[in-house]
Order: sequence, then structure tokens, then C-alpha cells
Amino acid sequence: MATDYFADIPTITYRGPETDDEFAYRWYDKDRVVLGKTMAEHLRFAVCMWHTFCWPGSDVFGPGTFQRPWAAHAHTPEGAAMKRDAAFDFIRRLDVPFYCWHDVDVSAHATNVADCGRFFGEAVAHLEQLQADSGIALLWGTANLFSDPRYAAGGATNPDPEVFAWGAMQVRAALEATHRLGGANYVLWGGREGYETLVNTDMKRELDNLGRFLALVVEHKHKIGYTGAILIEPKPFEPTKHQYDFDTATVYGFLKRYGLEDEVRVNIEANHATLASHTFEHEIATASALGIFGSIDANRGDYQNGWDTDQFPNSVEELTRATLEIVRAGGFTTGGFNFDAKVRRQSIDAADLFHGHIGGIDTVAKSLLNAAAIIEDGRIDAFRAQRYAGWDGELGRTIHTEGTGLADIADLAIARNLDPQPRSGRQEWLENLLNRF
Ligand code: XLS
Ligand code: CA
Ligand code: CA
Repeated sequence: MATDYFADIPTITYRGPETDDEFAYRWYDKDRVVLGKTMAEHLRFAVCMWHTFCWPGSDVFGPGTFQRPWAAHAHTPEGAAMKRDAAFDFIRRLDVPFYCWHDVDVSAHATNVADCGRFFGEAVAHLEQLQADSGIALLWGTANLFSDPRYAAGGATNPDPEVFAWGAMQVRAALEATHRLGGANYVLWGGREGYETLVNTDMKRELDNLGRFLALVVEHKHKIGYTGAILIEPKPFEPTKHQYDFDTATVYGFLKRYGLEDEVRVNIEANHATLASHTFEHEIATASALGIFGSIDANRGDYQNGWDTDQFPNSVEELTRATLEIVRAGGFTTGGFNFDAKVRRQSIDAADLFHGHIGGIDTVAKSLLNAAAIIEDGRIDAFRAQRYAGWDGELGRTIHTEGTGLADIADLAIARNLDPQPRSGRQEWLENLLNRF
């Protein structure tokens, strides 16, 4: 059962900012070298299986609006295979190097342990073939421990240890499949690892179980020789009222508590950052400062509501600040820009899937060019370095010298009769400068 659903769409190539071609890149020129690397190497774009090939266009007020040829049978092994073929056809035409999946996105629907293993095994063998034929690689795999009704009260944090064990079964299979497919990362997003009310929740026990689960995942990774990165994806709430992996700083505290801070990094999603009342770039800078920056889920929310709308990014201005932080952080190692984004419910055509991705890719690409120009210009970074220059001087070094106590520093302030003067932070000037790019 093949499908020619995307047959009318040409392969998307770079045509430059002046082109009128709507199926072309204006800024993403994959071989163009920027700051010593090609744009493809910097950005490592990925297509996600779930929103793009599994979501039918439904919302809480109504059913799916899309007529994808594979959708009616996607729960059967044949239908799931058609969906995988269609996905690779799409990614090939988009000409991006990576994709991402949840186990349930690529597999037929299973209701028991035996089918779960069999259907997923078939899916992985097929994906291995599709990857070999196309050269498209896996950015990350993950297991869905939130859709099935048995996970309503969580996966690893479920009050019932049998659910924890089911989760372990799924995660072992998904981690081993990621390893077999050469995936660069393995992600854990704890959508239902949180609570609705403390009236029925033993938080201490749930946190300990979540820590135990993560430690087991890390241990298994080493046991099977998987060398990719394990990533946690923070999100403050939705679907649960409060999610334990609230934001990057919270995840770091959790990792420290369970001794996993050198083993696990974060997958930062733009829309989750804004739901947590942070900017996207704040989350990237936090991860970078704490040494746990991993990968990005590119999308955006809507400033007039507080939902996880997962729209394609379209603001170069906002993305420039985020991309600047990524470049400052040294760029991606195992990570990349995964489009965890969905077209709107009225965007029902095959072409709409392309327009969403093309716009998102060009927005990120233009932002990278801006970030590179800002760094090459150097004035913003020079101002920042100058602002902290005192810390490289004698006093700054003394404060950080081992053995220097609070009293030593206080005495020094008295002995030198220090009288520090306020200095302008020049925010408006810096923002004006940034806007020129
Ligand atoms: C949902 C999350 C999810 C993760 C993968 O809000 O973004 O899709 O990226 O489980
Ligand atoms: Ca995500
Ligand atoms: Ca989201």
C-alpha cells in the first residue's frame, strides 16, 4: 500500500530571498558556511512523526479535519507501514536530514504485551530500511507514556507499580530501537509525570519513583552500549496541572538530587518555555550555564492565550535571540531543531504541511544568519565582556581564591574604603543595536 499523497510537491531547494516560488527556501541554504560550519550542520533540522503524520486535526471540540490516505488504517500493521513510507517521502522532498518518533507513532496499535513487541519490531525493521535507502537519520526516539488510559495517573510516577513496569517495557524497547537506528538522542517527556491534586498524591514517593526510573534508563543505556544523549523535556503543565519537570532549572535540581546531572541533558521546547513564563532564550541560556543543553523542539505559542498551541515558528526577531544563545553555547553536539509543530486545523492539504515546515526552516535559518552577524560584529559581546571585566582583575580573582572568607572580603572593602559607583546597563542602546540585524 504505497501512497502518492505528496507526488505533486517538488523537492524543496534553496532559491534565495528574491524567489516567488512558494515551494523553495529563501534563507536555508544547507551548504552555505556560517561561522565555520554549514547551515545544515548548525541547524540539524528534524521532522516529527506525531503532529505531522499522526494527528488528524482534532481538538477538544471536534474530530479530525484532515484526509490523510494512511489515517483510516494507521492502527493496522499495513496502515502503519504506509504512514512510515509517506513520512519518508515527505522528509525527502523537504530535504532535511533528521526525523523523530514516539514508539506509538510508527507502530500499529497494540493492546497487549505480545502485539506491542511484534508491531514495534516490524516498524523498527522497516525504519532501518527507509533510513538506509534515504540517508535520513534519527535525531531522537521516545516512548509515549501518556496517551494510553493506563497512564492517566502517570507512567513512572503512577501509584500502581504495574504501570511503572509497563512503562519500563515500552522505554526499554524504544531505547533499544533508538540505539539500533543510530539515534543521536533518546528523549523523556513526562507529560503525565505530575499531579492533578495533592489530596490524592504522595509527592515524595512519586519523585523518588521518577528518579528511580531515570536511573534505570541511564543504567540500561550503558548496558547496551548506547552512546547517544539522554534528554528530559521540561514542561510546566498540560496535561497535568503540575508537571515535575517544570522547567530547565527544576530539571537540573531533580538531576542533582538523584545524581544524574552528568548523564542527562534537556530538550528545550519554545512553547514550553513560554508556558513556564520564561523566554525561549532564557531556557537555552539556563541549560548552557548549567552544562545540560541538549536539543530543541522548535515551535511557538500564542501570546493571547496560555495553551500549548505548537505553531510553526515565524518570528525572526524572537528566534534570533534564541539562536544567538545556541551559538554562544557552542552549538549543538547531539541535538538539533526538531519541528514539534502542527499546522492549524483548517490547513487540511498536503501543501500546508510543506508551507508550515518551509516557513519554520527559513525563520530559523534567517535567525542563524542574524546571530552570526551579531557575533561577527562583536559590539554586543564586547560590551558584555567589559561589563564583567572587574571579575578578571585582582579583586575578582581574590574573591574566588580558595581560602578567602567573607570576613577577608569585608575587611578588604573597609581597608580600601571602596565606593563602587552605578554604571549604565545600556539596555536601550543594546536593543537598538540588536534590531539593526
Ligand atoms: C508535548 C511534548 C511531546 C514531546 C515528546 O507537549 O512536546 O510531544 O516532545 O513526547
Ligand atoms: Ca516537544
Ligand atoms: Ca508543546
